[in-house]
Amino acid sequence: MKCSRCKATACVSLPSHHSGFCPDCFKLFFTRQVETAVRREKMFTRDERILVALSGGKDSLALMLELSSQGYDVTGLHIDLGIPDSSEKARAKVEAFCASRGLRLEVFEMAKWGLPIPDVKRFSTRPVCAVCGKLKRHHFNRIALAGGYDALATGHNLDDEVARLFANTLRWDVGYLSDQGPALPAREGFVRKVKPLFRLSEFETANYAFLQGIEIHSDPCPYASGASFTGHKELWGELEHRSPGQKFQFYQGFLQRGRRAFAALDKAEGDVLAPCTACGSPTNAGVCSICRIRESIREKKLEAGEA
Ligand code: Q46
Ligand code: ZN
Repeated sequence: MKCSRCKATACVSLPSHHSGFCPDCFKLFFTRQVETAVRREKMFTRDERILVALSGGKDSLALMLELSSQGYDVTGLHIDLGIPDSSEKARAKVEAFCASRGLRLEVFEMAKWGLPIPDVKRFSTRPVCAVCGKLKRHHFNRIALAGGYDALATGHNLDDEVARLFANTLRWDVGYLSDQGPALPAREGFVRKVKPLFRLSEFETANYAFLQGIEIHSDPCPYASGASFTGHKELWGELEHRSPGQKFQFYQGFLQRGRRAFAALDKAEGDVLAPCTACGSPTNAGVCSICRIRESIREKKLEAGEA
């Protein structure tokens, strides 16, 4: 196969774009997709400071590299979850990546904050991933606001977004459906959140990371449960195989036609938020769920004689 742009030998075939690219032209394709995402969704400008959530996986590191190479003012943020054998490796990959490319990095340690994820797994009655995800989102938002960043960028790709949209649709979850999208504006207590890779598939970000020589952390988290998202991704892989471009059409159609309808519905049911009386994060419950989780695990640890 020949590169659709320069006619050299192609190394990546992209049926959904009816194209194939050589390494240089693939990089250009990737850059253009990110530029289009940032411009059309008005994600941020070159004068703004962007905090990039870095897990150590291919998507977040690809995002960081691409935004910095486009001249954006980026700082990485890694949350060390404190999971034995796993978190050290992820953190080492992120630190080596940022150090080798001269990129700024902040690291936040869940253990120092008093709640490493293994404690959540042992003492919480809720599924560990639900709590872990909530804690990560809380700290990303809190640290971005405290640091005066204009936006928080995450490495969600098209497959992530489609799997999430599909799951929310299966449940007709109005709250999530009204809130899902590649750019959520800032509002009281919440930083602007953006997903500049939303036009690119997982296959494309993996290729980018590989061709750019990024060393990624690819071991699965030992607590991952093979959640429903994985099954949804497989289903969508099948649909995309039969009809290339389906994923993007589904997501784009939702953004153009579906989201507004759900936002109108959600407004009617919407909650009034006020700062948490303990930590100041926005909540509709006096003390926020993060503070309640932290307190209940602290009590359970005390009962077990471990604190
Ligand atoms: S949520 Fe669950 Fe992840 Fe947290 S406990 Fe591991 S798998 S890291 S994306
Ligand atoms: Zn709180």
